[in-house]
Amino acid sequence: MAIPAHAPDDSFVQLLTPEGERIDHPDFPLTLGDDDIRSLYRDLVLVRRVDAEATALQRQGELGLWAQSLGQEAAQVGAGRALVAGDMAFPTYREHGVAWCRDVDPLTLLGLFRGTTNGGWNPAAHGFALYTIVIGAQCPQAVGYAMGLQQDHAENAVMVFFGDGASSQGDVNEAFIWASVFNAPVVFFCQNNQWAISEPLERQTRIPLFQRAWGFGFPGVRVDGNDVLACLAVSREMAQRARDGAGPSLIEAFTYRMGAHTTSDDPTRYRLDSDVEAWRLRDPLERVRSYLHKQQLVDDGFFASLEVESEELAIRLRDGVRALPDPTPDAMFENAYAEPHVVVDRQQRDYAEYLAGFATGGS
Ligand SMILES: Cc1ncc(C[n+]2csc(CCOP(=O)(O)OP(=O)(O)O)c2C)c(N)n1
Ligand SMILES: [Mg+2]
Repeated sequence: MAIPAHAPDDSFVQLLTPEGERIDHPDFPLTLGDDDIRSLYRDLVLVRRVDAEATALQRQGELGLWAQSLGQEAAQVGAGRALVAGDMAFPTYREHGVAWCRDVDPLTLLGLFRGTTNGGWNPAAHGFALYTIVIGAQCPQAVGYAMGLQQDHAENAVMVFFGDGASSQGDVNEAFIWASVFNAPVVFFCQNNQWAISEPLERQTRIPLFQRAWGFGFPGVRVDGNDVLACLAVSREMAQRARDGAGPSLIEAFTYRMGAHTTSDDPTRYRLDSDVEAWRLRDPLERVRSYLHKQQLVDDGFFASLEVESEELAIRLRDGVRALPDPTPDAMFENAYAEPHVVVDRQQRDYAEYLAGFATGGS
């Protein structure tokens, strides 16, 4: 018997082609008003502007590091806009578009990368957990949170973000199992941007990532990660499924990391410019822009006023980041535990004494 290399269907859900043609998918219908589509385009443009400004600010020495979201805006905005109040998102370090949708001020994000805060926002207030650098660590946490929602009989969903590289982590696979056997209301949202720093996708998997879901006992779907409409439709469907008690699912958003891994990385050392060029033709913003044009849903004034808004946002970020107050040296002790902790308190006192030694010990 010939054993097939993988399950036959590795196509993806697409509702808007790279040329800006609207198409339908039988399993993921999406009805949006004209304002909704204009609003999604605004999200995409402003999220990209935040990313561009942050990259420039890092180059100017104002940020220690920046992880670019360039090229992944549609995946992040589509997923982020599928969430409702009471839902909870667990990000990695690159989900600036989801942060935007959860009303986290981008200036707060910049503070994290400037090192003026160890977190920056209240996760409960935004339905958006703190950024996680440890690859995959947020997945078991998200499943635990989802199981908590389940026990509270809350009709909300959790969405947890991770990358193609993270899919090889034990934490992620353990999270899949827990979610599956406890039927947790969680959507695993994998942004397959083809790279884990310099490691290509073929070092993570021999089959399309979404197909792994069935082995764990829940459905998976691959979506065009550069198509904001498809990402929104699929995310909405899977989040609603979770809220309805139908359990976990895996979404693989097939996309591309157009920038470097972070501002500390030089991707020209390990990938071809021609690959990047091919993905540029699938730009997530351009297809919405051409759809808006073709359908005559916008006039020149729309783009002009969006440009003004984008410029104002950039100026606010540039001025704001330089004005962020430096934390006091003992600020790092403040949020280690919710309640006072005897060991942390002692460490804080010792550290204060140590610092005081410098102030008085000079000759
Ligand atoms: C547990 C752990 N191992 C290794 C690293 C170093 N590291 C940081 S990002 C990264 C690659 C992650 O790739 P992927 O999951 O595809 O996410 P992407 O950066 O592409 O968004 C690695 C290995 C880490 N942060 N945590
Ligand atoms: Mg990746």
